[in-house]
Amino acid sequence: MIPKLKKQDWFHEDGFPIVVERRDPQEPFGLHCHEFSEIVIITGGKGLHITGEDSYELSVGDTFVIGGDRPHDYLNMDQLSLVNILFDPIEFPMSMADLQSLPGFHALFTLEPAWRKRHQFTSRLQLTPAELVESLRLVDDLECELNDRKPGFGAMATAAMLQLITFLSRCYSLSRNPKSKRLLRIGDSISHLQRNLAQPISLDELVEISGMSRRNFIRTFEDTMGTSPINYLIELRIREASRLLRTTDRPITEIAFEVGFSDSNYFSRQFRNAVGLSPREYRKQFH
Ligand code: RM4
Ligand code: NI
Repeated sequence: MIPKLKKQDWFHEDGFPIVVERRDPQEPFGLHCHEFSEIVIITGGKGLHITGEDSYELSVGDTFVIGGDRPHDYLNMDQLSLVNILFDPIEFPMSMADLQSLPGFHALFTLEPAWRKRHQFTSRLQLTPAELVESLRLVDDLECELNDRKPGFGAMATAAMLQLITFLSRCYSLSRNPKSKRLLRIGDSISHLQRNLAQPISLDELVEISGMSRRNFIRTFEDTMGTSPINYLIELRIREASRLLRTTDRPITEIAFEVGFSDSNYFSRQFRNAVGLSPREYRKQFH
């Protein structure tokens, strides 16, 4: 059994879902997985990253995300130093603001991890020295807020985390290697979905943005996102609808239209399928 690091052992007892852990150097640790996710920024030295299915050489500036279930470890360390940012993807509002409209965000958090093995880690984010300096400054800000824990630290730390994530995602968007660019194109099609939720979106549009053949796009999308582009769009629409149901008093039909459904009965059916409750029942729970 691979040990699983527990939230209760690594997060503050107040439950705030972000932690910064510096490793300088990274000591031998052993293969493990987490109840949380990790952003890893390599700050110095060399080493081998073991992911349970493969192993990859690490060097300064390499930045990647480890989802909770993915076992990993470091071997052959030669002065390897790194920063871990532990976060709970369920509690952290990753959908905040317009992050989702940044192709690099999807590439960094979803696509690269899913393609790591096939791309042999070649589509990882590699920060330039200047980008590394800026990232570490943002990590410092985040860590200060977390250490001081003054009233309002939650808002400040969340803001710092968003800055860091946005900065890293933008860096990813600048990647020039062909494999990363492929991921960015898929990221672009996902962002297009996010930004145009309410409009009728055709598969052809998405195929065009992705720069792939239709067949290849659909296969690639399903492989990575675990669902077809159309079902993904429905999921997004339902997610946005639930937000509107929770936070506004607008009539259900209006919400259905607002998130891109042209028929409110169809909306209610899809909603019940996904959420297990009718829109009305769902709203009641929050009022
Ligand atoms: C370890 C190692 C692990 C990380 C924990 C928090 O030293 O870096 O990957 O999950 O710290
Ligand atoms: Ni770890």
